[in-house]
Amino acid sequence: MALFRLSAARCLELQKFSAPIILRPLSDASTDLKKVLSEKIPKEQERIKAFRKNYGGTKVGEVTVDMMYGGMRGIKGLVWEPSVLDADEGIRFRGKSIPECQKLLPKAPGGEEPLPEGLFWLLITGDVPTDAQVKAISKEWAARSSIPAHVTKALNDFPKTLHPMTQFSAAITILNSESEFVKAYSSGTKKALYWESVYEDSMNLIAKLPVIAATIYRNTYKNGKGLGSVDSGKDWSWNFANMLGYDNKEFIELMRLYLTIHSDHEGGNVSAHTTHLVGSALSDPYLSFAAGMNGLAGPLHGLANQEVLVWLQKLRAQVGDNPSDDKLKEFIWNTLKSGQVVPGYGHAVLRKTDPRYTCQREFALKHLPNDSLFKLVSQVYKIVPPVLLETGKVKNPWPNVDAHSGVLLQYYGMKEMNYYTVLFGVSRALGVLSALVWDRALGLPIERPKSLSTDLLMKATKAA
Ligand code: CMX
Repeated sequence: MALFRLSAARCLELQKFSAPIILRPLSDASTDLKKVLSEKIPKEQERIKAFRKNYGGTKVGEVTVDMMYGGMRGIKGLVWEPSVLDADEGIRFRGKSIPECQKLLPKAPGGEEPLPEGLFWLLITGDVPTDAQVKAISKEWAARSSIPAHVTKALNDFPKTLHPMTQFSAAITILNSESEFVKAYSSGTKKALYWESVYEDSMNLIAKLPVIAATIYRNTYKNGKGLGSVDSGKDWSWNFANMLGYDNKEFIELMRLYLTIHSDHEGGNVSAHTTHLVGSALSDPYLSFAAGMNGLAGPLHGLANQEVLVWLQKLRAQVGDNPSDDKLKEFIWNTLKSGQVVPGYGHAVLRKTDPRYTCQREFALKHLPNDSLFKLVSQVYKIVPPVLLETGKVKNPWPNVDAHSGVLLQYYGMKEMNYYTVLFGVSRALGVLSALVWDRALGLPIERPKSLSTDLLMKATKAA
């Protein structure tokens, strides 16, 4: 059934509500992100108000019984501004593909990969930022980066055996002692102004995440020693890499790419949807994002980047570095027969190779073409898809983002695979917190979809 069947006149009318991006001459663009947003938000509120007035009753989809039992796949039930995912083409950040972002977004001096600060500006405003705007964000995040003593103490007290994602989520949760939104809410701030303190919390949280994440890394794997400090003249990724203890220029470039591409994947994935859902109860950004991180820590979502390396190590141990295609195929079938998934492959929405995989592969081809693990990952890319197709049930046999990130990190010496999901989490903040600011700017209500029991659903289908 065609959705949105509209007359030509209605289409023309609808055009009034599109084209939100206003191109300004680059020279007079403000470097004050909050000011830029405070100009955009009222216009966007008006545009959406008018759109809802005219089209509020228009149907955009159907819900089937299978969708309800099947993880709500394909149900259009959320508005998410920063990015949209196409099943074949992959992610577009505010309409821009990953290669377009790599081309258009500002780079560090001498660098080739986009700075995540620029991607954040794009995600939250819809505009490609200037160099000056990106520099202003780097400076602002450096200035907001210090973490309170109780968070440092908690991190230092955690047992080293506690999974890094658990440490990460717990530290973010207790960082809510600093929430500006909590203060604003309890002092009776008007709903229309909630976005301002959510913005402050989001900027503070993003700024502090590298310090938290690097502290976890140094504590868990390096005896708590050697945590570098933030340099206000450097970018977010440089500072993060430096605090982790990596000064290799290529690794810093990898971090810039990594933190850019893991940021957002529209609104329905577990970490994004959870952050949005918890935020809808007006839980502050720290609590909302920590909830999202608990979802990212699941093996079917972000933890898959750790699982891929665990799986590759098992594979190497069993079949060596240069297995024949047949040996590799046998190993993959054994994984499947033992009831496990092949980590890093498949996706709930994508139906082609994830462009986030492709750009990491291109990075590897440029910087580490002869690495033995990269060669193995490339061979796996050739063998896994036909095997998964042969099962007859996997809807997408192609690799996702997690199939390639670990090999790059290993190459530069970051071998602690249990840590990898934390890197994903630091990046994910950029997308989900951009969306959270807009959730409050648009005054979205508490989320509360309707559920039915099986008995009621059976009755409803008989009546239909
Ligand atoms: N290996 C083995 N089986 C797989 C598979 C894989 N990589 N991908 C899907 N399947 C199976 C499913 O488990 C399901 O089996 P059952 O019917 O027996 O339950 C069947 O194929 C159909 O699943 P699907 O519709 O193709 O996939 P879903 O939308 O249900 O799940 C995902 C998507 C990502 C959870 C799944 O592909 C998977 O488990 N992949 C491996 C884990 C992974 O890489 N996750 C990371 C995703 C990206 C991210 O969020 O970071």
